[in-house]
Amino acid sequence: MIIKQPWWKEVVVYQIYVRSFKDTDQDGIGDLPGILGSIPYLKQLGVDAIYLNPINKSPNDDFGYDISDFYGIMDEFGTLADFDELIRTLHDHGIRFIMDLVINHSSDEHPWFKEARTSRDNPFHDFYIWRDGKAGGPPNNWPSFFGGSAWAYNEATDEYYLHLFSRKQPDFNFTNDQLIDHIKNILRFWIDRGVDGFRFDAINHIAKDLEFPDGPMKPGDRYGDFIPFVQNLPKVHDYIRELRRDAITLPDFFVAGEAGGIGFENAHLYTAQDSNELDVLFHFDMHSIGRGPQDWLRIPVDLRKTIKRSFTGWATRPDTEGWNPVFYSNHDTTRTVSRIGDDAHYREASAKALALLQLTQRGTPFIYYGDEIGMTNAWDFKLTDYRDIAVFQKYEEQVVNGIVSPGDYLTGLHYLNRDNARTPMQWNSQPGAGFSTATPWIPLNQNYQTINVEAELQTPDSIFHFYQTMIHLRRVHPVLIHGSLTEYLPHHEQIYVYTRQGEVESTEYLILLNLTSKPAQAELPIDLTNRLDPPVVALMLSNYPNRPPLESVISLLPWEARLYAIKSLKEEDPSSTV
Ligand code: TEU
Repeated sequence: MIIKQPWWKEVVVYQIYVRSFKDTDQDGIGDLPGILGSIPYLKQLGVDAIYLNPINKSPNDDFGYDISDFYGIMDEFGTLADFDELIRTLHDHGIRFIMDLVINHSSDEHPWFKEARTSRDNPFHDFYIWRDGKAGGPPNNWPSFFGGSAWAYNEATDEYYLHLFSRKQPDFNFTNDQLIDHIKNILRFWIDRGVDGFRFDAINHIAKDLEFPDGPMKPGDRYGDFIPFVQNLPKVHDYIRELRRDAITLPDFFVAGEAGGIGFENAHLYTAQDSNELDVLFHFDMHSIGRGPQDWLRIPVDLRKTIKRSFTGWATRPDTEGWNPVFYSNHDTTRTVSRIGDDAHYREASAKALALLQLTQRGTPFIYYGDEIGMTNAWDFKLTDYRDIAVFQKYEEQVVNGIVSPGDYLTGLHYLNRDNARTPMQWNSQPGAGFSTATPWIPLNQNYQTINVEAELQTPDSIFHFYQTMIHLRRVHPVLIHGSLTEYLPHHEQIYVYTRQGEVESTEYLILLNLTSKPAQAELPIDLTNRLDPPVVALMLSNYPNRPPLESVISLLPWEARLYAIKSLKEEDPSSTV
């Protein structure tokens, strides 16, 4: 019996950081018409949904994550008419639209906050979180995620307001029913406008410990540990369920949420099939890879503890615990091929290996713009090239206070700052890389002259064409989407081996990956080799040509990736054709 799966399990999603994708009005900033004009490219890649970072009106203190009008489109990105044309055209081309919605906070330039801060009895005052100071300072010792205190003083009312992020991003007070009603209206507005799904930003923060206690401090800490009081509190689930119950009534509407501090072991709290909360949860497993105790210290990547443990852990959750996104990078991380692959010695091979891994995993793949052409970190950025608000606020904390030298801080930014993943899309080798003829809002990565879409499209065995082939194979072999995953050699330091198998399909799939820059050998376990009889094993895709046939002892080149179809002895089925 074929069960009709929701569309959001079947698609491959392409995440677009709008600001950096394609500028059509030559202001140096990407815009919605730029995405409209790129639909043929998206169709050529083969993706069938896009997820856009916030497009609502914003003063861009945090580049769209500080919203000043939830019903408008950011001036730099275009108009509501541009939005309507984009979503209509996307749907005409069979592409779904997932909207990033920031409802944990607003901009301090939102009319609600402008009103709220004028007086303690203003009708909008309680939409935000206010507390009296203590001993001449903030109400408690919480830091913000972007550096400095999580509280800002407001003179007109002689009190402080909470901002977990920048001081221009005051947190909403979800205990206020009127506020929640306004949030529901915002959701209904965009659903009525045709969006197919939401990605709720920082959704795990919408409930706070209303006692606002000081967090525990270690010797030398400037701030307390605030995480237990602002992240994943039980009340978050009540709020999400209420929003979904009252405002999201379309049966196949997709709801994703970003939630740090959650792993595959406890994601069911948000995504369990009967939770009526999130369909998928964006975790921070990939964000933390290589990230030391501070945001600027890089540590060696332990393959098993990170990639293998995370991907297998998420893929083997029971169905009842919900579905998963499958991703490496987004707008808060760095470039995949630089953080996880090897952009210095094996850029192409590692980019393709990671594509094969991502697109043979169970879940919904989210491909971050530019990863499909192997874009890299901006290794030559100077401090003045960065635009991320966190860079400058943390500079105060880390460098001015003498914790780290300016040189080490810049090195850390090269490895770990999220602006690495926000440089303009590299369309061609011309000045401006085909992104804009104006000075871009953030400098181009200077390797655009060799790494660009035009070059990739002209090269048959390019990273782009590898992604394109893998997306196609995933679509015609649904076991790669829905099948269960069995991992082998879990303790191997270099090689990741797993199979994907369906409940009824006679064909299963074997994936072999060397996720390191050194050659690797392994002996496949007997319960796997018993099934590997040459006539029934077909190599479907590899990132190296002319490799030897599969045997029980495998020898993989640096970053070598192989996808095999194994036809078992069960009766034939339509998907068994390779
Ligand atoms: O990021 C959320 C975020 O960074 C926090 O949730 C935190 O890092 C995490 O909980 C740690 O466990 C989102 C957006 O993705 C980011 O781009 C924005 O800057 C931020 O929210 C503020 O809107």
